[in-house]
Amino acid sequence: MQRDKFYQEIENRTHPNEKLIKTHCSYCGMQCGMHLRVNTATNKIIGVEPRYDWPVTAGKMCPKGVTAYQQTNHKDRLLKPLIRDDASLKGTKKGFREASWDEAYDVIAKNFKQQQEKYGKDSLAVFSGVSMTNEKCYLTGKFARVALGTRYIDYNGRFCMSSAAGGFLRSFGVDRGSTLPWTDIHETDCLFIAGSNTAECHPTSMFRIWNVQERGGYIIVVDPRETPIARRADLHLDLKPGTDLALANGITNLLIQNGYADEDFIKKHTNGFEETKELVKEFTLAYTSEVTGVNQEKIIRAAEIYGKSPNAVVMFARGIEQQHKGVDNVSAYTNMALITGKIGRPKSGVATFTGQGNGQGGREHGQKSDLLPGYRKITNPKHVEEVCHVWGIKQEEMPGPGVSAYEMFELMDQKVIRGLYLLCSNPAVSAPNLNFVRQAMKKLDFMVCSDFYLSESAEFADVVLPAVTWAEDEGTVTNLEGRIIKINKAQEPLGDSKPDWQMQVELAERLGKGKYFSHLKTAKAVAEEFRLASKGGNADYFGATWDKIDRQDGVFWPCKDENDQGTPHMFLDKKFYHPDGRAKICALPYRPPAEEPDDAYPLRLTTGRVVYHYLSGNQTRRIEFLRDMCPEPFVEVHPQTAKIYNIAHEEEVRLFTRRGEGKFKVKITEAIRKDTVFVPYHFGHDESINLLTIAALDPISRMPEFKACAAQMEKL
Ligand SMILES: Nc1nc2c(c(=O)[nH]1)N[C@H]1C(S)=C(S)[C@@H](COP(=O)(O)OP(=O)(O)OC[C@H]3O[C@@H](n4cnc5c(=O)[nH]c(N)nc54)[C@H](O)[C@@H]3O)O[C@H]1N2
Ligand SMILES: Nc1nc2c(c(=O)[nH]1)N[C@H]1C(S)=C(S)[C@@H](COP(=O)(O)OP(=O)(O)OC[C@H]3O[C@@H](n4cnc5c(=O)[nH]c(N)nc54)[C@H](O)[C@@H]3O)O[C@H]1N2
Ligand code: SF4
Ligand SMILES: [Mo]
Repeated sequence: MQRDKFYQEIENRTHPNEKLIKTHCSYCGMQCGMHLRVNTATNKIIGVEPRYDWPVTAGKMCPKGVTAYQQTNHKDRLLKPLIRDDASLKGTKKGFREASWDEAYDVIAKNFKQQQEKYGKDSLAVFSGVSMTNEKCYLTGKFARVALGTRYIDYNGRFCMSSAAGGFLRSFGVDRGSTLPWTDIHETDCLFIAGSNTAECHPTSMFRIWNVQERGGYIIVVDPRETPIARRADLHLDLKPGTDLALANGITNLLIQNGYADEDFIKKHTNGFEETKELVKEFTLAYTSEVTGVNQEKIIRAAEIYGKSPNAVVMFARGIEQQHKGVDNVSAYTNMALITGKIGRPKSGVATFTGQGNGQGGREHGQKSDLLPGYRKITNPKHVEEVCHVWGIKQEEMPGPGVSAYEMFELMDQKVIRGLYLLCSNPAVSAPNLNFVRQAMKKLDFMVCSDFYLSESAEFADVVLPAVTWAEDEGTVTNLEGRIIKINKAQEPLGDSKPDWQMQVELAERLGKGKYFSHLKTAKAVAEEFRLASKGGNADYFGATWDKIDRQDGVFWPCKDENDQGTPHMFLDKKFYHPDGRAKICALPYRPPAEEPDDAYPLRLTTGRVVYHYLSGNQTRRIEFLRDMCPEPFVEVHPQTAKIYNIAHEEEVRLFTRRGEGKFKVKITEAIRKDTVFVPYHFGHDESINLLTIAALDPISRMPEFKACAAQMEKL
């Protein structure tokens, strides 16, 4: 343990005038363990120190994490509420003036009230995000239902985790992103990873992933691009975007044909096998290869490696989920684990790479249009009764289910929704089909935006509220394993900024709903009510007290009470959450992407991320190092395709679809299919690739198809 000693020494050698605050990174679902370094003379954050003793990430961090601390005292921080007096300047940065909290709250309360009196409660909508703690996510759901009384609330996880959630619910009856802890995955024999650019998007998973290979195990990667992980994988299945369902069915067919099905497990613990077996017969090698563009040998090997491996983990991310059949893709890949019985035991299982820092917790506690805390359904009278009891409202006061994130913009366009409270999301960059979405935001009578920087979406607002960064508040977050962890406060809020939960309590008071909110004076008080509200639900956090989280290095849900240590491994007892205790193997016919290439739009456009930026880029584009490393978007084009279009590396092209266009610098690379182009989406205004993407929604998850549409380009 030389190494541990080394790090321990570093930690003990804290500089004079400095203290270390134990916390986690602000960005992705890995939630790497870190310390924030705080100057004790100024009480300001001045740096980070990785936490080698955090069991999940063991001192690893990525370029975003090590610079995350620069957000808090950044010159672009919003320090006071802003009010726009001239509505004609909506859609620009101009026309705001600074105001006091009192004035901002007065303007908001007056507008909300007037609007709801005139057009009804549901004319107001809430759009939120999951960079917030569980406590903030919980309170946002309560604020929408109790303080505003609107049915319209949804959040950015609809563009992120909703297909994984839909697939897991259908297959297992419960949605926890990983059935096993990350501290298991390096000990498995095979990782089957579909649609995840792991090395750039969950970089601190990589030491575990390479370890599988180093121990003699296998890595199989399914991606239309040769990503860093695909390059070193044992097998790279370079499929056409949007064809995963065919590939999963084809592999499942081979697993069954070649005797890898675990008949005992199937009989005892699942439903749906016979139908699925019949359906996948259609996915012969020849047909699967033709639809997916993957050569037959590779498909055979993938089935053989996965089938033979004593333990295996099927993993996936947005590459398969952000499709208009994302839920089917999730269930189809999950079938592989259920049919071979490689689930419900250590070192085997199914996991999605949850995206945002609190992408897991934030989807469980009531920010989704149809959900209440603890994964309760707003359409289930018993569930509603349980939550009403905690909130102190009558059952008939609970609004019904609303609509999904993108559909809220459709209602804004139709003037059904006329007012918006947006927090912790930047849909003017990250929503699909942006020409439409930006137009819909412009049509709003009144919009409030809470953020700590003036985002592209804030440009549409009438009032902007200055929120705090993650380092200026405390609370819990649930990482990609389903482990509830604690975020600690390292600095007092800068300027007049406030945490969102506090804004909501104070606004509720202005709206005459103080009796449901005024007791929530601290983040801890919100946490206590939140744990109670989740109690008895599928995602039960009641036993996950802050003390226990600290003592145990996090607590995996469900955690029912004081004596429960939590649930690192799901389904160890082979009990799934469907009423009969069985998992569902799903028979899923193939559907092509919503928009297939044709003569006018012969290319497939897919979109995603680079290691240096985070989501809409509102946070990372302001950090000098990250901006220097990746200052602008680009379009990845295969050399042979570039030749056909007569374009050179770094030349600008006009890329366009049926919905929009943009100018992008060409990056010529052999690491992409000839029929596909890729653009990262972290950029605003004219540089947003979402001007081009399609809002084809999955029928179950209502996830837009960010990962496949038809495009064309021309040399400029
Ligand atoms: N650096 C960085 N890290 C992040 C984030 C970030 O913005 N930047 N965001 C976080 C969040 S919120 C999320 S959701 C995750 C996202 O994490 P990922 O899902 O890993 O990231 P993406 O780049 O969206 O897409 C992953 C891969 O899907 C591939 N792909 C595209 N189309 C298809 C397809 O049809 N089938 C298959 N099998 N693959 C396809 C792309 O080529 C890409 O390599 O990352 C998290 N981590
Ligand atoms: N084309 C394309 N589009 C995509 C995707 C894709 O792969 N391709 N991926 C989708 C995915 S997976 C996701 S997750 C979405 C994300 O899309 P967004 O929700 O737009 O993502 P962020 O950039 O994280 O936006 C969060 C905003 O809230 C602010 N913020 C952070 N923390 C807080 C807080 O505690 N309180 C408040 N009030 N504000 C805060 C940040 O400064 C930022 O402006 O984008 C989706 N859009
Ligand atoms: S991997 Fe994710 S959580 Fe870890 S440092 Fe990077 S962005 Fe932060
Ligand atoms: Mo995401």
